[in-house]
Amino acid sequence: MTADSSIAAPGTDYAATASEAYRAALKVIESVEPRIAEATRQELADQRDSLKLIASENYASPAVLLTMGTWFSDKYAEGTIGHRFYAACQNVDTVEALAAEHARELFGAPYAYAQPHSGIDANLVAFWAILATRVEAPGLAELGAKHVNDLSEADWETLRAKLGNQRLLGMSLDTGGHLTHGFRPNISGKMFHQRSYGTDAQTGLIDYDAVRAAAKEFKPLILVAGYSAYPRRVNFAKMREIADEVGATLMVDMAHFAGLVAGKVFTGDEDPVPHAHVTTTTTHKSLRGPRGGLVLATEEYAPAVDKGCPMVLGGPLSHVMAAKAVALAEARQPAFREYAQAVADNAQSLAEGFTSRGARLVTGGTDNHLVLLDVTSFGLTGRQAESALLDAGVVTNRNAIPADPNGAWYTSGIRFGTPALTTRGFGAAEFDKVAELVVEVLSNTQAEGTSKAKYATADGVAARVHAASSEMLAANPLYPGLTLS
Ligand code: DSN
Repeated sequence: MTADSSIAAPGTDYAATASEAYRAALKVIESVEPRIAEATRQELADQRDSLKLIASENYASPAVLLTMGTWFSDKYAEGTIGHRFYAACQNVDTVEALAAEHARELFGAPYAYAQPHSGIDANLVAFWAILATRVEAPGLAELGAKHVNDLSEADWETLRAKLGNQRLLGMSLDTGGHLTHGFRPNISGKMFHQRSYGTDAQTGLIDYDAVRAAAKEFKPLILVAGYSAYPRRVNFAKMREIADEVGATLMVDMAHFAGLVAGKVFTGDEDPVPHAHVTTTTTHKSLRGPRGGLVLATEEYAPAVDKGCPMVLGGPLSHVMAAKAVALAEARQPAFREYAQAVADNAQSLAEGFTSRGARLVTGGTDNHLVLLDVTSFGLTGRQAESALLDAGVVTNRNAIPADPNGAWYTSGIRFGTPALTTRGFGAAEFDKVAELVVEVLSNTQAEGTSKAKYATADGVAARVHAASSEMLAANPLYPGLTLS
């Protein structure tokens, strides 16, 4: 596969134009704070010469990146489209409406909200919207009030007690859920009575009967599906059935796999949007847009989601919403489907590359964009493995595995994702080679004594692996043709 055309070169002078734009921008930055210009150049150089395997990262197109550097950054626009708390928001309205339109069309959603600044913000908006729709609105009716201004202090006490005593059931952090899915130290684990479902101890897969049993016993207001580190697909039709059986709202966090949904790799029961009441995502992971969040909702939840700002969020980042619109327009192109399929195919190749070399993967493999390697068989913690790989120019992140003996800080796993290097043009052969290089580093690294952080890698291994990866990276350049000098 060659470098993906949607970020590389729609026209022959595209790279030259982007180069010109970045050279000019760096010159302007340099005149004020040269060290920032230097760090910006260095970041591109570093990203160009490292194997970016962090499952939640990608490379956005120059069009997306350039869209963020404009005067839209200077505009306040709290409120919603056509209904702002600030004057002169007509152009922000255009931008936000376009981002929402592209999102609705791309995902087939009745309603889209483009304001969240991140995935966590998107989840907070979703929680608020579900509470407002299911608890506050009926609560207000019970209290005989038409408007919050009519409530007495005693009424407020009653309402707060109701809002603060709702239940949330989500996937546990160590089996692949996100912090915001009810992890106890997180706000989601404190504002809700929480319970977690995990995965089957033998297979590592979600056991839907166990989720159903937990839901029936716990009776959550919100059932959260979706993950950050689960290497398999989820049957969202089944999740919706379970939610309906217990009267829960199904909220799906598709931050990690939104690109696979947009690219129609996940369809039918695996596409969350037709099944969930509320779907949240980030825009920068497999979706390959700017850093940010997005909420999709049914008509029932749309009015409350639409009040995300100012009820939950600060003023929208209009420059980022503009970049979301550009990225979503890119994701609607046929080339994005090829890209998404390649992301999934490449994850297969990476997983097979590991298992064929004797490494143990959580669930034994993958059928999405990520692979979770259990590094205990190398005698290492995740922290040691992550550091040893980084020494060799392989950028990953350590991650807990189910029932992790080393906890959430040191961990026992390394999470790998294929979205970024697939954008650069890596295919099956390159990902097999990546697995070979990773295994070479880890099998030549040893823990130092009983330390969970210190390690030593045999002499020459990091340099050899870095040289081999540099060769592959040079053959699949990041932003081909883009030069800063
Ligand atoms: N930080 C994101 C990830 O790496 O999965 C989730 O918040």
